[in-house]
Amino acid sequence: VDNIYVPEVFFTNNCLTGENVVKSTRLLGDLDGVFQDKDAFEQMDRDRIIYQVSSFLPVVENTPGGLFMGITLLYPGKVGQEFFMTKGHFHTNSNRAEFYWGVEGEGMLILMDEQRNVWAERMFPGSLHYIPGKVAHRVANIGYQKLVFSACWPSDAGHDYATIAAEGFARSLMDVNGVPTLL
Ligand code: M6P
Ligand code: ZN
Repeated sequence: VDNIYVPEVFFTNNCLTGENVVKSTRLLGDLDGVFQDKDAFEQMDRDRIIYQVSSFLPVVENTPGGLFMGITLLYPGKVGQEFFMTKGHFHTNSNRAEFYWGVEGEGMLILMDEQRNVWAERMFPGSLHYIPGKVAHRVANIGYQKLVFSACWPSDAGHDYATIAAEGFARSLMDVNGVPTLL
């Protein structure tokens, strides 16, 4: 996939080489089990691109004290009434925190603590979000245009997808008569 969004800022510093920028693409098929409406999911093209991430990894994964930075492009759309969203994760090193910030478009950052309390924060260009440790995080695009957000997290945080794959988030962000609503 060549059309991945990589902002100019990634290439303005001469410490960046092509090798420490890692690009990944998530297709709808990679999000099997994530959305509530299974019938709607089955009727859609599993090869549709839902989001793409460019990550700048200046140190080796798990290095204590380092930082990673990523930029995610999340396309607009819904599965049934549920907005396209990222997989979401806790951190493997569970107390590690993260910053997210909105760059372009309209989104919702959906957060869930270990007691499965769920809440959300609106994302927009310039919005800044501190995600404490032990809080799972996922982003939904609630607009009609692409959503771009950036992130900065510790290089020894790690991604724990298994907990979300097994238990999901306790609430889903649905379009209820045009209003994004956590149900
Ligand atoms: C942000 C960061 C990345 C993450 C990406 C996509 O850029 O949190 O670490 O990989 O969002 O989110 P997910 O991994 O949950 O699909
Ligand atoms: Zn994270």
